[in-house]
Amino acid sequence: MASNYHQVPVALAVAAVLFATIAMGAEYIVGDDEGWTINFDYQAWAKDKVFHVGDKLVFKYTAPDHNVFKVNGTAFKDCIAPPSNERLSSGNDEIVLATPGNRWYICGVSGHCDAGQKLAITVWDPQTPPSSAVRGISFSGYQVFFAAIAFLVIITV
Ligand SMILES: [Cu+2]
Repeated sequence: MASNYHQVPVALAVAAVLFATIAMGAEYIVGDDEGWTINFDYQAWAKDKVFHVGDKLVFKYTAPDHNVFKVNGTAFKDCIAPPSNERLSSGNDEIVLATPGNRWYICGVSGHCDAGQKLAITVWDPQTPPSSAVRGISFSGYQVFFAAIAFLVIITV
């Protein structure tokens, strides 16, 4: 159908946007305007957010008043900081979420973790919202990407 050929650029544009969305990821300033500090509810901050592989966390604070340690679930619960050579301390620490799973971060300054300076999040596969994971249906970003292209090719030709 020659009359439908004009749809091809549209299909490619949609595919490009899909691909860019998958590849780029989102950036989250931990604590937003408050930044990384004590007496802030980071679980409430994270609650309405869905973190994906490729997204970036930015911990902003005045160094050396605070710092950032990536820890495991036990160290998170008990506020135990790892050895200081694992410390991030620039005051503008960027962490790219490279793999799916749970992540825990705390401040290692004495008393700060106990004062609420701790963040626990779950990182999902690209474009896999928790709702579909709960239902047991899981698509990778590339599966969605190629399915979208296949769909667009079908409706275009
Ligand atoms: Cu601190």
